[in-house]
Amino acid sequence: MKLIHCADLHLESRMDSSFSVRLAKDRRRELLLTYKRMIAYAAEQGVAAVLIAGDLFDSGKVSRRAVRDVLSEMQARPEITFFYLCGNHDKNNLSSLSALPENCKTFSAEWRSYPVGDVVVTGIERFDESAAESLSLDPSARNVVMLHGQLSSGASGNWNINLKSLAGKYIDYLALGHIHSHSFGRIDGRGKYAYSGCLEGRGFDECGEKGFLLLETEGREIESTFVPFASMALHAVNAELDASLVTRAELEARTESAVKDIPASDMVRVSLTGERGAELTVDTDYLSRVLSEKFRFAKVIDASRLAVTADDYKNDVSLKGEFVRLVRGSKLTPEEQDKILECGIRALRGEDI
Ligand SMILES: [Mn+2]
Repeated sequence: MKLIHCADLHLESRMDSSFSVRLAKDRRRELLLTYKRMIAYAAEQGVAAVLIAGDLFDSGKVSRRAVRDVLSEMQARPEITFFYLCGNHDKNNLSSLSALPENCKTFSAEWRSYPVGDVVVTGIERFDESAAESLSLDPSARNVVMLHGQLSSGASGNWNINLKSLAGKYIDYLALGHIHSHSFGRIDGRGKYAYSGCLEGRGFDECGEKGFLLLETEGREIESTFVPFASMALHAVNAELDASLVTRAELEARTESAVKDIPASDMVRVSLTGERGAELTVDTDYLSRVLSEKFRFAKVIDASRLAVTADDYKNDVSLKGEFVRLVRGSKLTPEEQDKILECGIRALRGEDI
């Protein structure tokens, strides 16, 4: 039997702090479309159940339209059972927002179990130490447990999950949500845990491949395979500068070489790193504009340092030497020093500041 384990869809996420209003809106539509596409995939593959391990929505405030969109997809696939566990973001349980279709099962602050095919799906919202103690599973069943939170070596509770408290509890597969990249590990000799990660990246802290886990329950152990499924990816890359770069064209070429293997439909953020010479003018707005013509979204940020040290000018008696030593010897932050040096050196050269 096949199952899908997904989490952290964060539908209706605003995303307008990183992107334009228009792009953010477009991405919100895409989050919903990817959810719909995943369900179509589930139907095609004959998946028996879809486990949503929390944060289906980005907040407790959900539009009626979004709830309708989500539920109508479930309704249209009565052959698939949907297990929806609330996370820390979507505090309002779906059931408080709308009547649920027959095939959508939810959880609460007490353990609930549902048999589906050859497994039993058990879950609880707000897992803590006492919940761990009260978990009692049938050792002879194939047990899938759903929880939302981060793995922690401390006490369970407040979205922390201590795996030790789940060892020896007859769990075969622990479907986790909350961490936005996928990972796997073992609970004990019998069971394993997995994070599916989020379905789509929403910012540059969610780079790389996103998707869900496809589970196969028939073997000796429940097998899980990561299925990349996002409509696009975000990439945060570095472009290392050095003192050999002088012209705008050279800087542009260096920046472009950092993103040459990234598909145009993706989003990129390039951080300029390393050391630049004082002759080079870094115009990140210009570079962002250049890359924006090639990618769906592009942003260039300058994290490079100015390759001018007081030591370089130790014995320099010129005004420039005095200026460099004065600035480098000041209590200003290195970034402030770089800015002042750049302006000053340009002024000494008679250029525009
Ligand atoms: Mn979460």
